[in-house]
Amino acid sequence: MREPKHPDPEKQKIIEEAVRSGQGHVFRWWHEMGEQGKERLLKQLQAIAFRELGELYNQWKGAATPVSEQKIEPAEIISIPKTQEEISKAQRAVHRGEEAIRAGKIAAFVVAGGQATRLGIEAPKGTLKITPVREKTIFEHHSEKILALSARHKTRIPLYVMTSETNDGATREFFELNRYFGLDPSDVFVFKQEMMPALDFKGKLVLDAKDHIFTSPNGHGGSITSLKRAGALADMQARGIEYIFYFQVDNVLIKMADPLFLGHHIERGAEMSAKVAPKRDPEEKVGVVCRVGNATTVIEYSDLPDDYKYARNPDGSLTFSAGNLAIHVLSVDFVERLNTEKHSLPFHIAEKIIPFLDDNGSLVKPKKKNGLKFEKFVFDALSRARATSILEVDRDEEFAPIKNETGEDSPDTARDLMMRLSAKWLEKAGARVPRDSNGRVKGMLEISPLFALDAAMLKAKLPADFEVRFPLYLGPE
Ligand code: UD2
Repeated sequence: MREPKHPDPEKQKIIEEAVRSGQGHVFRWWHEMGEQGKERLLKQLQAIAFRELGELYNQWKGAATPVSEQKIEPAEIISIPKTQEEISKAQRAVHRGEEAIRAGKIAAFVVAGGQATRLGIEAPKGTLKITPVREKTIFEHHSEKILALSARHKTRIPLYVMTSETNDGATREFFELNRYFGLDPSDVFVFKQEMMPALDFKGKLVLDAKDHIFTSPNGHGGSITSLKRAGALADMQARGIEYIFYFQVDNVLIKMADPLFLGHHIERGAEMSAKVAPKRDPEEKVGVVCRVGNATTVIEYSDLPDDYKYARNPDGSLTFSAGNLAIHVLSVDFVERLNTEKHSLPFHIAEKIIPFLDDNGSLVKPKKKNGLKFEKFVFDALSRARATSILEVDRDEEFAPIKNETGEDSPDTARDLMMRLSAKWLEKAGARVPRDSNGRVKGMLEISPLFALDAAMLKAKLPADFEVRFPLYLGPE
């Protein structure tokens, strides 16, 4: 293949660097491309860090993930309060957290740049209809929580939404079309994360069009640099925001800007915090929060050696059981510091199915894994924090992730968990909820966050003789 020539010396340099890096095959269709196509390809190539990509490939070829020589220990965890002393401590933390919310120091930050591949939908995950009765979307449900919390504390809680090239336009459109679900548009900041090219098993970039290299979002850990690059961090600083409440779009049980969590973070002087829940069993596919050397860190389930995975305490519980729920608080100053320090978060390498062009230039989606994707994980920032706070919570009250179309962690299981929680609140408020012999609620049930954000708020609103009739919807209207 003839090496392309470009009249613009700067662009010629880009071409030469790609060729020098062993990626000259991306120009395979150069001679039949129009000017626009050539520009598109060059723009992508210009953004590629070829050296870094080469190093990642070599790391994968070297295979063995470096097993830490350091001792792995369970992390120090703030357990669910049981003793009077613990309960008082928790109350103090709630108070502290609420103070910060009232003072306008909190931002909500949702990572929604993922591709929802497992869910099998084309649209952004946040547009999925999820609530059991009114079928409100995930984005609406989250927004209602922010609205309700802001109203309760007479403050503004801005929402930052991280999207990616694949879903940015659709996400913005969805918010606009739905009038930001009642949020003030100036309090919603949507920004894109960076993309990362994939490699095939031979270390080559993959074309998914004659003038386009296949890329995918660079992982939720990309948020650390994207917050800065997109101006979101500066926007927070201008508003006096000090703490970022980080959550994933697919967790519909999220306790928005949980004051208890924020309060512990602030009281400990933590830079980053994480919520955990005991793993269901040693095999459960969640990362575990641990201490390695002097740092708190998350070890992905696939990287945790068996000796640790199956280790048990004298009472039979798992020694390494602090399952990461992907709910964090990050101090704004910490994110700023990470952006000024040299070492960015590491990339993790995953073997995946990558669509590619065959010799005829037609797009093929292989059945088997054929390449490598590179992603950063936000929890890797934990080990860089000077202080952390790890809070144990009740999983049934805070964690309903939607990953798959059906079965485990699907819209059905999420809806079920939402209804269980609503039923629990209703019962705490003194109502009788009809259930079947397995304890399942016998009909459809939905409590809008605009009606009640928690059990106490529901109890305060509900008449003593309230009767549950299905389908039950409790909302502002
Ligand atoms: C993540 C955790 C897992 C567990 C689980 C809880 C990792 C590697 N694993 O699993 O341990 O805590 O969540 O739900 O994180 N996202 C982006 N940009 C990206 C990639 C993802 O914004 O480039 C968002 C995505 O939109 C979603 C969230 O991050 O909101 C989680 O992504 P995922 O579903 O790929 O993570 P998963 O299921 O591997």
